[in-house]
Amino acid sequence: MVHAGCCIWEKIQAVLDKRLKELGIRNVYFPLFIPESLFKKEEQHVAGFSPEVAWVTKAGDTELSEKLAVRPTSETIMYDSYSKWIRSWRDLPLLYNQWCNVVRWEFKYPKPFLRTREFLWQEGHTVHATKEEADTQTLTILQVYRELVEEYLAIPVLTGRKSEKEKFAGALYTTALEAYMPDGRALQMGTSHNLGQNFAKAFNIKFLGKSGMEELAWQTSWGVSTRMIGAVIMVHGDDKGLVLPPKIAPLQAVIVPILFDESKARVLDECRKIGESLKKALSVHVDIRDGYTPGWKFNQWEMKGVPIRIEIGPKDLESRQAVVVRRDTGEKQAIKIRELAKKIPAILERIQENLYSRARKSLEGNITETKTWSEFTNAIESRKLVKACFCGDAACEEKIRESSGGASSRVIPFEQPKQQGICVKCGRAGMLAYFGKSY
Ligand code: 87F
Repeated sequence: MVHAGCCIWEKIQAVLDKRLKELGIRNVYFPLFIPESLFKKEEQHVAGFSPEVAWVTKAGDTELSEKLAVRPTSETIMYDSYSKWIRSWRDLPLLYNQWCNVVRWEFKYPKPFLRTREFLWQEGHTVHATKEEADTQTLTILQVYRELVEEYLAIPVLTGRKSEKEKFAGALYTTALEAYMPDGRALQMGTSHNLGQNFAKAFNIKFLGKSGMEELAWQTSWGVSTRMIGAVIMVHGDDKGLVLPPKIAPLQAVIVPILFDESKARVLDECRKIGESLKKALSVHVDIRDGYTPGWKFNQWEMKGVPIRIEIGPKDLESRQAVVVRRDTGEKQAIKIRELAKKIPAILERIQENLYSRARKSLEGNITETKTWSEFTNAIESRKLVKACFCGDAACEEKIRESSGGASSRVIPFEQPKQQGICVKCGRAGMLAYFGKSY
């Protein structure tokens, strides 16, 4: 990941880390290498994932006595410790989060940010005394993720529960956020699981309840990753390159001086001063590079997605103004230099809102409600997100996938119509769900 990607990730981390801390969730760090013995304790739940686990078997020429998994997710190693740390109801809830890298040995063709063998994420792992507390935790995190993605990344999402086929096998239920990409695919932006007591059984996480009886703990786990950066690139980008939402852009504005020999010193001096005065309110860069024309610089900053460009030449100085150009719309306006510090933040807000509402229109405009199977397959073919009634059965969902060219259920909204409909595939009673092709 190059500098811009790292910058965006740092911003995402800052926002989310603060929110998690407000919720009483504390950061921890567990080892990257996970002994095989721990892995085996939950074989059932990760069975489908085993081909993706990378193993360390040797150090130099020495065979290890026990092979070590390179962390693909940290349930096993964390819950082994949890079983030792938790003794009574006084130790609960236990609320930990970890920022780290993970490795999954993907076999499909890699796609930057979306499918890479190593990526960065946060994984939260909490333990509770009751199912209700775990329910609340699961949904609170889903809401925190929604706010992060909608308010900062300017990407609208659909939320809900995953079907039996799509949920994490180790979970009681899985909730997720799904966004619509301009190529017609749905992208999962984050997931939050209520793990029930499944892992507590496998790892023996028990506590002495208030009543004096020993009880099995309830758990949640949840994560978002650098994949979100891929969504930002796809959802907002255009033919000129990146278009970054101001709230997560590494640079919010760039000043490009228009230089001529006779006025060069004056213009540069003024640009630097304006840059300094704007620095208090936003992150701004003055592009004083020699050897590049203004037009070349305009293109480069457009490609990098900087939300606002400020052009200042000798004529502008005479009239004490600057030309301000929006990256999202290309719109140009002349603004008095003394008003820049006040007006630029307002324009940044409008850009943020415009990106969100454009993406919202794209999401809403690409949802098709279907009642019949032929409508369903047509809509999938036309790269829509399909709202349809579905029985929820895993075998039926497999048939839907096979006979629709790869559609799967993305989420089942929490809010359901009062009257149940009938499954678009098998005709049994069903609930409303969104289907689409996914990444
Ligand atoms: C790959 C290899 C081994 C996903 C894997 O969703 C195990 C796994 O358990 C695995 N890929 N998963 C599921 C991850 C569940 C859960 N973990 C914490 C999350 C969010 C963060």
